[in-house]
Amino acid sequence: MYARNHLAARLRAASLGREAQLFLTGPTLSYGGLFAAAERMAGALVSAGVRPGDRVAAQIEKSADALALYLGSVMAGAVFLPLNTAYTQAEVGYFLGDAGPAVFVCDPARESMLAFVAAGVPRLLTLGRDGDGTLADLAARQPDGFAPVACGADDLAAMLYTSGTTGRSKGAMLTHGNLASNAAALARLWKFSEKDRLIHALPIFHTHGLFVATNVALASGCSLTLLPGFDADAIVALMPQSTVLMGVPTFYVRLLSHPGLAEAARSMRLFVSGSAPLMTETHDRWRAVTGHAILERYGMTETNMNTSNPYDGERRAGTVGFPLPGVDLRITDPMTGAEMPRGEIGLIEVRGDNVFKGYWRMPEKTREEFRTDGFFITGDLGTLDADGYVAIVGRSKDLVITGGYNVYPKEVEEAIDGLDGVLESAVIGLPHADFGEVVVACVVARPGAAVSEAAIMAALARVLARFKQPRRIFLIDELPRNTMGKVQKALLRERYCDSFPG
Ligand code: MLC
Ligand code: AMP
Repeated sequence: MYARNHLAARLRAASLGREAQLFLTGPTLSYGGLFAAAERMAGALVSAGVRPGDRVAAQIEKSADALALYLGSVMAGAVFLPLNTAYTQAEVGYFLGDAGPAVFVCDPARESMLAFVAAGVPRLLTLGRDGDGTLADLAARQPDGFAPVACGADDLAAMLYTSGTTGRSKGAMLTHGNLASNAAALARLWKFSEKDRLIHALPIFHTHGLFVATNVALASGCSLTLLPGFDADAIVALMPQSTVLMGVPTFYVRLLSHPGLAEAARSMRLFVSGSAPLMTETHDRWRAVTGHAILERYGMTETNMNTSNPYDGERRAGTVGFPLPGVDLRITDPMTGAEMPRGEIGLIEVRGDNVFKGYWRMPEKTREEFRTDGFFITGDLGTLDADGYVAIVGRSKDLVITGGYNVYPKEVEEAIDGLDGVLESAVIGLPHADFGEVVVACVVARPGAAVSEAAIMAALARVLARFKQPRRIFLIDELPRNTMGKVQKALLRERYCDSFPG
């Protein structure tokens, strides 16, 4: 029955007949139990009106039920659309309006607040962390044995929004084949087996936590310990009975301050980092304290994972390793598109089964970001060294990555520029020991207007998720511009670079 559904079949096969388990802060669940719950979720979605190809949007807390909803949506032939739990009502409203889901699932505690922006969605259901909510009730009434809807490798399985330089978020359409092939490639490369136990402390609404961590665990049949979020004490306590941790660089920076790390990490097999640059200093300190070299890999919402440092062989700090099997990668001249000689900096372009199908209802934007020979232009700048290691050296896109979350300055600038008394603004990222980078804004007030940092912050809190809100606002007389009138953000970054010491 499962064979008809490309992704579900591949995720379920490895865990069948194995001891794999999902360890939760509460009860333990076998993978058999997880898939039975997913079958009931699929039945509930279908009974709520979901048809193949429909979007199922969800802004819910991390739990086994949330994973069952993801798998159930895949089994129902729907397109799963997870949303960051930090998104405000206004942000959720945009995604629902753009994606037009058949069902929106939210936390019971947020139902009354979100009902207004979900008014255009045919069905609003709720799912709480403790197995409560209207979707949980509907699922409990479904029989086991839902027959997964037939889906091929090219059918959509998920859609994840990623913001853009224009300030407008785009839905990246990911197929069953994209997700299944990437999970299989990573599980093989990183030598995952049913003997592994992965510590899962990442959120499950982005590529890293949902597809890299969860899909790799399912595709290899390993056990998974699901933590609600990052918690250094809990992670260190779990290490002696675990084998692998996946995290963003902030995880590793924070864990290095934990007195129990060295002892606890000894029996671990693998530490994986990604989503943001891992500083060489963090890599070196981690190796000195734990004896393990962190394995850094590179990916994107649109492409899943592109490259990885080797499992066996040198894990080179400051690089993201080699292209994954099945991924073509080249470095091109940003002006001409011609391939660059080895060692020179250019745009990173990728092609392979991992690369998404395009942006939802944005054919123009999709065409712009693909070459005619199928390569996707990532917007990251990098080099390929003589040994074939890829290093990311910058970005051609104006983007801040804070604690592994992407913030496009344009979106924040538009929110600030719309406030009373503001003439213009420039949003930049500044170095920060914990988050890698943090968002700050330089704001110019209209002549005579009384604008304060506190008033701007209060206004932004109503429309932007907390991680997008500037940590500081610098009120300045004018923005530095070049002769073409373009704001010189590099000068602003230089001026304020020491704002967050140590
Ligand atoms: C939380 N805050 C952040 C933040 N996370 N601010 C900026 N950047 C972030 N990433 C806010 C909180 O709301 C809080 O605000 C304050 O900062 C301090 O919170 P905290 O308790 O220190 O944060 P914490 O809950 O511990 O979260 C930090 C974190 C988390 C790093 C653990 O952000 C996280 O899990 N990040 C992972 C993101 C991720 O999964 N990215 C993958 C994208 S996929 P206040 O006001 O209360 O002080 C991708 C592709 C790929 O990129 O290659 O993987
Ligand atoms: P997202 O849009 O959230 O999927 O973020 C993808 C972006 O994160 C990439 O385009 C890179 O800029 C960045 N990224 C992911 N992994 C790494 C890494 N290991 N090192 C540096 N940047 C990374």
